[in-house]
Amino acid sequence: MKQCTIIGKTNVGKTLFLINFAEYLGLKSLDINFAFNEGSEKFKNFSCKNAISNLVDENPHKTRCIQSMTLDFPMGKGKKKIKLVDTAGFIDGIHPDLEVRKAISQTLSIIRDSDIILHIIDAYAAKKQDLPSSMGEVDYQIAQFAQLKRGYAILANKMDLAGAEEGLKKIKEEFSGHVIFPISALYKRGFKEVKTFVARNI
Ligand SMILES: Nc1nc2c(ncn2[C@@H]2O[C@H](COP(=O)(O)OP(=O)(O)O)[C@@H](O)[C@H]2O)c(=O)[nH]1
Ligand SMILES: [Mg+2]
Repeated sequence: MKQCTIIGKTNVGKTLFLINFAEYLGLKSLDINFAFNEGSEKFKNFSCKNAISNLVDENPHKTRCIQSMTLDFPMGKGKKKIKLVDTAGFIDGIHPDLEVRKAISQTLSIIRDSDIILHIIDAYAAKKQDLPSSMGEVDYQIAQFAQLKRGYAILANKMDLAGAEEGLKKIKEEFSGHVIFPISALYKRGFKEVKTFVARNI
């Protein structure tokens, strides 16, 4: 089964994108697999609405995060099973030295194991430096590691917010040569383009 991974800094909108994208693809409810630190895992079923109220948070580092779910991706008249993975906890909140090295190796292995990488950057925060979701070192690392993948795209999120256009310009400058889709995870904008991109790469 092909794996599509949502990657990016904390609070950029990974979880909201995952849930709303699944709903956009026609899912009524989500079977979400939570993997815990001690190695156990649990499946829980949510309606899309409940998933948002339970799993999306304005506070960074929400502890109970989506890990993965499988879904039937609509492909023309048929469909194909794919696994969507949220990387919460992998690269959110990077701290110096050992933590950075750990994060780099985790980033590398997740990229290696994925067929598609959707790298979310907060366009609203891209020109700001002080927000947890501001563009940072980890974004350059991801782009560097992931650019060899055919299925690598940057999603410039929160385009519904004032100032996001400026941020999008900066993202395009910094990551020129990459596929970039402006989106709003909140209002499901730009999803058609993302769907076409994913379909082309699975
Ligand atoms: N205005 C706006 N807010 C968003 C958008 N996407 C996410 N958010 C908000 O950003 C915060 C973090 O979202 P979340 O999905 O939990 O981020 P994650 O840490 O990357 O998983 C929440 O308060 C969301 O409601 C968007 O497209 N537009
Ligand atoms: Mg999250």
